[in-house]
Amino acid sequence: MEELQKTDPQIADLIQKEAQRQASCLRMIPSENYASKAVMTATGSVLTNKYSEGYPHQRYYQGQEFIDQIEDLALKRAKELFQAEHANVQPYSGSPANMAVYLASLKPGGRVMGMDLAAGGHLTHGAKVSFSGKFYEVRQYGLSRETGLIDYDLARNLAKEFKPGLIFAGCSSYPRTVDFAAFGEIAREAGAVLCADISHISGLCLTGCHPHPFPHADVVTSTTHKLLRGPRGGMVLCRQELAAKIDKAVFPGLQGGPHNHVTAAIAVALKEASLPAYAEYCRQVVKNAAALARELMARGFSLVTGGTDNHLALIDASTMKLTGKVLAQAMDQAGIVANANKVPFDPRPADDPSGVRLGTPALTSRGMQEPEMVKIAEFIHQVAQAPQDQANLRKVRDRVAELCAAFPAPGIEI
Ligand code: DSN
Repeated sequence: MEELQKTDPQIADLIQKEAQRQASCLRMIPSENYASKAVMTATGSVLTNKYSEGYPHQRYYQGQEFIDQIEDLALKRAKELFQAEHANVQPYSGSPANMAVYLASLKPGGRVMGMDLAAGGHLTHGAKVSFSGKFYEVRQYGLSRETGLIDYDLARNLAKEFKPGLIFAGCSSYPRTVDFAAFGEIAREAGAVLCADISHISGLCLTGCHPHPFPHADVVTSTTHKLLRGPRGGMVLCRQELAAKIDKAVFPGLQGGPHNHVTAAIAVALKEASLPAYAEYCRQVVKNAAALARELMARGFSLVTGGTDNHLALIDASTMKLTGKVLAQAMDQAGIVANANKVPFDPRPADDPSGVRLGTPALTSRGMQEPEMVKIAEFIHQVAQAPQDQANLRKVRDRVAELCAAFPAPGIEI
């Protein structure tokens, strides 16, 4: 940081403060994590200086002898780890990765089916406010009112009637297992391409903690910075017969030069994810989420679907006469950072919803286990008892600081 201190002390100071924040609070937004120092070193390297439009060994610029080797390594590792016939690691993040799938599978205005954002889907799966809802004809499936689980019958009937060319399966706030095999059948019956967006659960899929989307899905997309603990980026994995279309959609369809520093950091993250310690980490993420859910429910919290199978849980704060925003803001003041989120069939608006979404990926990266989940459930309970009481929040904040000090954040030196 010395050079940065000299050049731009304001930005250096803000980065230091953010590092301090990440080290001293309980980060429970389920899509966030801690990247290793190795990943951050690659991200902050000279590779940012290089333009490389095209793909390895077929570039439009010279000087690619090392960049080609880096991207080849990232592709080889992605294919091996995800058991994919083809990989593309150039998408700038998850949304551009999904955009590439639209471009590769549908004509403009084509038909797509995805999970409703309000039910736990993603913006790019057909939400009206996103490109996907504006440029394509969309039908959305959702959850069963009785169980809070994905309504596969509804999805099947909708697909039969609507005949989409593309179906998205995958969620950003669904605490249960996604049945990719059922979606595979639904897509085949409708004659649609199935894209499994595993951004939230990629690590779980590749370590056997969640069923794998292949061979049911034709295409798989993922971000690289959530459970995978890589840099902010995206990837598309697919069957060989879709490879050329996907590659053309990413470049030149949507993007120019790949971010080589990110490609290298993705390669590093994939190497880390191939180690036995990573499988152990993913298993602990799931055990921690289960323990947290159990402890929260034991203290009177109502959780959507009554628990979790994966890395996240969704509190319905309305049963405690709170809104999600009030609870999430009070938790933040107490050093527990999560996000307010819609619950299924939420009568409240997205910017002031009824739920709070919590996850265990970042806590688990710090080495926290079940005993710490018990403490964290206690902290959240104490916050919910008196969310406006500053003295109460300060008391919890002190206990959070103690816990964080005992479990240093990986990759961060203060
Ligand atoms: N923003 C990501 C999440 O938090 O789930 C999804 O794009």
